[in-house]
Amino acid sequence: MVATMQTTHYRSCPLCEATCGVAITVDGNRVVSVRGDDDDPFSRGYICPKGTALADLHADPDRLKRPVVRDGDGWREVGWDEAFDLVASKLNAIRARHGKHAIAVYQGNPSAHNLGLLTYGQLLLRTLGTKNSYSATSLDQLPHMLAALLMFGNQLLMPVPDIDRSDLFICLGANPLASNGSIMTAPDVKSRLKAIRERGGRVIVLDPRRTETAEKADQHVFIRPGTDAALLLAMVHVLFAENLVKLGRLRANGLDELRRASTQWTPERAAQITGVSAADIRELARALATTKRAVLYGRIGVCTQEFGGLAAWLCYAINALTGHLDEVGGLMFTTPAVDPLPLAAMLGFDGGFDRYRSRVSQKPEFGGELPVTVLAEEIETPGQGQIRALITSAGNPVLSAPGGPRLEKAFAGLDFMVSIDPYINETTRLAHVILPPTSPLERSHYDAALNAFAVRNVAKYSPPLFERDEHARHDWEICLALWTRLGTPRHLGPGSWLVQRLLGKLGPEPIIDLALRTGPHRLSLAKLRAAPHGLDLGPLESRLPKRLATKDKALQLAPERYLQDLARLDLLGSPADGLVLIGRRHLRSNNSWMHNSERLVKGPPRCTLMIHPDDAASRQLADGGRARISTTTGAIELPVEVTDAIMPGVVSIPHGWGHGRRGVKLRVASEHAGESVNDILDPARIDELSGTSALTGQRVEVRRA
Ligand SMILES: Nc1nc2c(c(=O)[nH]1)N[C@H]1C(S)=C(S)[C@@H](COP(=O)(O)OP(=O)(O)OC[C@H]3O[C@@H](n4cnc5c(=O)[nH]c(N)nc54)[C@H](O)[C@@H]3O)O[C@H]1N2
Ligand SMILES: Nc1nc2c(c(=O)[nH]1)N[C@H]1C(S)=C(S)[C@@H](COP(=O)(O)OP(=O)(O)OC[C@H]3O[C@@H](n4cnc5c(=O)[nH]c(N)nc54)[C@H](O)[C@@H]3O)O[C@H]1N2
Ligand code: SF4
Ligand SMILES: [Mo]
Repeated sequence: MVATMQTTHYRSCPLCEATCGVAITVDGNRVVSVRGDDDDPFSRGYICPKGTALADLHADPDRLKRPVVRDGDGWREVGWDEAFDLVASKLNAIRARHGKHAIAVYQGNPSAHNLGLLTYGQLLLRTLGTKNSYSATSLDQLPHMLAALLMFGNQLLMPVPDIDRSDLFICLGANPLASNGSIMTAPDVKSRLKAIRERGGRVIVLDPRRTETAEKADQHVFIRPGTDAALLLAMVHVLFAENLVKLGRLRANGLDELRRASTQWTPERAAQITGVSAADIRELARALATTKRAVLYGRIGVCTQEFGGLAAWLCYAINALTGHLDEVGGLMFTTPAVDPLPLAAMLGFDGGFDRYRSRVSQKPEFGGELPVTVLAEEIETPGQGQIRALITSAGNPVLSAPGGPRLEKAFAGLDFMVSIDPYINETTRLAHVILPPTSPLERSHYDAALNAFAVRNVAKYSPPLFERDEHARHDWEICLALWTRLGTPRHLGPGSWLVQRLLGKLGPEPIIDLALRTGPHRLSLAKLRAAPHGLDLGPLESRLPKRLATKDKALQLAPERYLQDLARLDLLGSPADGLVLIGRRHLRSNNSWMHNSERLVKGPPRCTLMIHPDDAASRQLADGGRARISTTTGAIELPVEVTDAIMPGVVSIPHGWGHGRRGVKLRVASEHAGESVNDILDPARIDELSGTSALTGQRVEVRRA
């Protein structure tokens, strides 16, 4: 046997919101194994298969190590300074000629899992002064953020379920057993849900599919996609009609308005629309109101639909009406070691809604961003303010945003495009320059964003595991290099060049150290370094009214925006014949980007069409056969999976596939290419209130291929 020098190191997994502790055993520069860290007080040894694949990401031969510049049909490696200078000269020239709004930015999901992008990335990308700022937010949690802003006064004040102390967990439009939880950082949700049942509590799932989470619940109820707002309004109706409203100690405005808004929404009316029986609707409202520690948790299924704004608002409002907002076992606000509110303000992430609108189709701004639904038209439409250049950072909008083919065509026509990304994928292959950052194992990490949504207050610092190669650059270094070449942000004032020089020497650690020291737990990086498994800072605590950022320190139960939007809901009737489409997530996947790990993609194809046996039979579709799925936007063909786990009238396709596009340099992913559901989703279908894309509930035609 060969003698080896193996050592084990403790870190956080940065791949999803669960923030599991991992124990990584290495031999020199090689990862020997990645296991769950039994001594992490929060994740207690749990990890999912993606955590293990951290090793694959690090060793992936397709991961870029140096900047590349497009050269005809191929790519040419260049030095960092050459790449930075090239990007800056192109962007500066475009800005000088066409103005600052001609440069667009798209920030993707891993931005929230990357300390460098959370700090320096925001400094660069939020201070360019462009109205054309985009992110995955409008494909995701925008309705929750809007509700937080309008009801609690700050877009980051999104409350989380106190799952460990709840005795009734109603789960609407979320599948945490596949997603590992979202706006609910809770490693090993499966055990946490099991614990609810073991202490005599109940778990109820409302979902158009009997999901992995539903399989482990006490009760699963099918709900028609896109109808949650009707269900929730009928629950509000029942609460008022049966005298079950109890706000407790919270001072709130809008109670009467909310009552009036719900008068016409009887459970019988909502039953016609939602497919949930009137008896079940009453039962849900009563159970929530009469269980001392209970919570209604709604996530992406309620956000990314045509009534996402209303549904997200009503989820929060119902928790408040039943006395579960800011109470133990209910929906609570966290006390993270790094308070994200001052940090976000410092980095230029100000709240605000509809302060301006998009140039072409007048869609509302949120937090300084426009919804992705308008990105293609803002590139295509000539005139003052037309987008000429694009910076993408940690995002893959060609696969993740509806209307992918239109977006890729638009990107290909840009004067200049640069991507900060480790891979040549469906989006970045269209860039002129790609700037690849270090791997997660080569950089330090602190979950400044996700800890703010954790079901316990926790803190953990991960130093870099491997020293970075001298030719590699961290995301923060890339952002800083561009920032210094693209000019200084105005909001930091006249001394901002000094700030830049100073920041250049620092890196993200001192920023986090300062935030920890001034945070509510008075921690420091030194204290966290001394606790490699992480610190448990205790259960969530009631934080209202102090934490409210509303002007009068009262809860806003019925903001005017929502009351106006209810007119749209009034038009919703019984469903038409035909099929509507929903998505789904799989434990061994991560949006569009971890399909280059063999261990994650092996096995039967996962990019399939799920369809109910009755709907399959009426279309002569057999399990394992092929179906053609089409909309007015496009058509794709997929293998068929016939299952009664899906509601009749509903079909399901996962997102993030479609790696067969020309020029993609992902060897493993291309062999498991699948098709992109966003090739057929219509980008024009949105939640009119918030601008969020409707990723669920769109009508599709299905026939035998
Ligand atoms: N139909 C449909 N579409 C959806 C969804 C859905 O449910 N259905 N879900 C939506 C949701 S919730 C989201 S969040 C979006 C996600 O959409 P996006 O954020 O646009 O895309 P991701 O698939 O997360 O791609 C992440 C990109 O970041 C790169 N990357 C990974 N790590 C790093 C890093 O550390 N630094 C840098 N610079 N780059 C990195 C990867 O190579 C990849 O290119 O998709 C949305 N799209
Ligand atoms: N394994 C894995 N984990 C992930 C990701 C991933 O791609 N793969 N992505 C990460 C990201 S970016 C996010 S945002 C989170 C999302 O985390 P979750 O919100 O838990 O996302 P999903 O697993 O897609 O669950 C959404 C559920 O909503 C249901 N649904 C669809 N339409 C409707 C509807 O109209 N009404 C109701 N009530 N339900 C509906 C779907 O059937 C699905 O079961 O997951 C994160 N974690
Ligand atoms: S659940 Fe999320 S954080 Fe935990 S190991 Fe898996 S990907 Fe990493
Ligand atoms: Mo997301």
